[in-house]
Amino acid sequence: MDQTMLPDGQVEARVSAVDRGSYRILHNERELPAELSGRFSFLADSPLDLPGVGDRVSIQLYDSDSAAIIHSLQERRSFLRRRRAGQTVEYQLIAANIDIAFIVQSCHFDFNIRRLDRYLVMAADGGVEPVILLTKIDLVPAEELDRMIGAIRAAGITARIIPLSNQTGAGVDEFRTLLQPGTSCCLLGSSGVGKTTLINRLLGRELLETRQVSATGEGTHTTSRRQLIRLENGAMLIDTPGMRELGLLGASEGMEQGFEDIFELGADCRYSDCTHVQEPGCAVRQAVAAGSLSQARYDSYLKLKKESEYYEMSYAEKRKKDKEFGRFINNAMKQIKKK
Ligand SMILES: Nc1nc2c(ncn2[C@@H]2O[C@H](COP(=O)(O)OP(=O)(O)OP(=O)(O)O)[C@@H](O)[C@H]2O)c(=O)[nH]1
Ligand SMILES: [Mg+2]
Ligand SMILES: [Zn+2]
Repeated sequence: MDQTMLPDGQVEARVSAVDRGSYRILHNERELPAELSGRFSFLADSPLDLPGVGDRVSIQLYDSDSAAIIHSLQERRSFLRRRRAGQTVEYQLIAANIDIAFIVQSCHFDFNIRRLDRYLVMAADGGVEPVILLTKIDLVPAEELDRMIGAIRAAGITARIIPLSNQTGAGVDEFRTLLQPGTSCCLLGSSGVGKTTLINRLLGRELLETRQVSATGEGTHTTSRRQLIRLENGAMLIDTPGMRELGLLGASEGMEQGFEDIFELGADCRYSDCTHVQEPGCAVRQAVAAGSLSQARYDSYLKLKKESEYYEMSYAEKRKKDKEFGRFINNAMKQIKKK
């Protein structure tokens, strides 16, 4: 939304933190508390309608500009979202209007290609460019790091990889070059991989809390909420708590972008609805046989597809159940009304 198009008395701001219905926003480089207008809360009917960290909102200042009311949410340019754990299928917004998602994995006890794939799908789903950060390289021999990078490439993942150490500072400058003024970035990854440590390093001070992890590399969660931090040059960084369980996105669009190569190959399959598993004339399996598509890449595609179908299915089943239940209630109500 153009600033000039905002209703009288309203200005633009950016949400920097959300905590159970109360918000913090950045306006003119100042952070202040804000809450939703009554009309806004009333009209929102899904969690994704509510502002999340990184969202641009129009606000009205009050109390000598020390607090604000949020009147409306501007359209999201991009987003990172995940399925909420639990019975119902709901999406949770992780961050909005993000240019780069830094997918952080530690070389020490955390490295996992499958998980990496999921984060890549999540980024593709929301239209965010992914960059992989491999942290704690000071804790593994160089060959070990090479092996991991090799494994990532062998899985067909082409995203940029930055190996770094918060301990020695290696790779930090390369990371920093991506934080141009005006860009918004988000750090994603398991607990204890060093997301907050990296941000503190950039800030040159301990703004945010970090914690020692156990010898196995497993940490308890230290960062407990998402928070947008403004760097001196104007770049924005969002720290997130480590994700224990990365709910799958169920987003076929995300699958499509995360596996563009396979979707492109699939255009040449004999059947337009080819599942690339057993159909004759499958261009994808032909590519695997010919070696132009790696077996590992193909396997992770199938694995992820299976999972997303499972989620999709349970979603459909749930809908069906809800409908049946609704019908049952309706009929019961009719019976009662007849009497
Ligand atoms: N050796 C080594 N230790 C690191 C590195 N980066 C972070 N650490 C340590 O790892 C521990 C966890 O770091 P955090 O920054 O709190 O991890 P986090 O990803 O923010 O974790 P959550 O907030 O729980 O999601 C801390 O003790 C850091 O000092 C690194 O590159 N090398
Ligand atoms: Mg943290
Ligand atoms: Zn096929």
